[in-house]
Amino acid sequence: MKALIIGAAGFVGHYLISHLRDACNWQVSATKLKHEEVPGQGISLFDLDILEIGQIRTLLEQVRPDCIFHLAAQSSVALSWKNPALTADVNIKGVINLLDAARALDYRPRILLIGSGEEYGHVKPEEIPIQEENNLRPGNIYAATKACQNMIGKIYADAYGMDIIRVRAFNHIAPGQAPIFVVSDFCKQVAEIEAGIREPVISVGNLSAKRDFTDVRDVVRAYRLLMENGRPGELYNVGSGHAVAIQEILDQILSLSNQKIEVRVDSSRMRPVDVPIIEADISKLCADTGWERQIALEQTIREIVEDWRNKVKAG
Ligand code: A2R
Repeated sequence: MKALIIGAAGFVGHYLISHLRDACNWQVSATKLKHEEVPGQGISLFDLDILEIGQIRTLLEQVRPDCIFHLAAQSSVALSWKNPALTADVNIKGVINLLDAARALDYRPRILLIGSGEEYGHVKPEEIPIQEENNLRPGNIYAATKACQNMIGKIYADAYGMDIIRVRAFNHIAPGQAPIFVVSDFCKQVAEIEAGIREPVISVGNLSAKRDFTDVRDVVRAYRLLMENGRPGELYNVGSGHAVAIQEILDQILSLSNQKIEVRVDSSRMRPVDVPIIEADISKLCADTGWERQIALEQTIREIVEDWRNKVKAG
């Protein structure tokens, strides 16, 4: 299978390249922005700005992929508040550029559009676990642009008969994630405390919120299985199907350290409006692809702590 990954320099791209190239033996082409770095061993690498439709057309004609994983995004919720126009450009105009370029081809590659569990937004307790048909009530600009991306994907699939599968991915974690995300942040703080470069106090936000965490290696396997077995035009939740309280994650991280660490709630880490529980209904994903989680949350957390210990040691 000849795959093209668009936006491969990010967190997910790194793991998706390894999975497709090493575990599946697929022929992988990948794109990055000019200034980004991607280890290019065993893959074909291209510079591509998704806002330049001419670049996408040329690339698709050159590569002629069987399938396209569209990861390129402005994926930070915080930055989406600061720069809503850029977020809308990359996440909405970007997907239109890709779909228009793909539509001009003389064949129909399968395209996977990656959206987010954030699209559901303010979920009501009685709506848990969240099904794909749930109302969308996005609570931030990033979420709204991803909802729009998915709606546009559905319209192109229906109107032009394109082979498009859409995903709403819930929280994914693994070594290598930026410490703006909660699990990576806690693990980094613990590693810094152990190294003596931070006082033995961990700053936390809302510990009662429950979220649906999956190891990113299980997530990219779900993406590949959807590429192989998903139904055209359909939308799939990708998550673990189990919500875990942030408190429980914190307890696990602290239990991995022999330091005595005080937990301090930092009000600046509290979101103005926080949804108490987010848990995906993944029955459609499991039924159509046979996917099931392979990596336990405890193992992922252990690996993230270890990764931060190594990074902190290396300075
Ligand atoms: O923003 P940067 O400099 O980190 O670059 C990101 C890149 N990107 C673009 N690629 C092509 N043309 C653009 N105009 C453009 N703007 C940004 O897409 C980054 O290298 C990549 C997305 O990777 P991450 O931000 O690390 O997202 P992650 O965690 O890999 O998630 C993959 C997908 C995204 O669509 C998320 O919204 C979704 O899964 O959850």
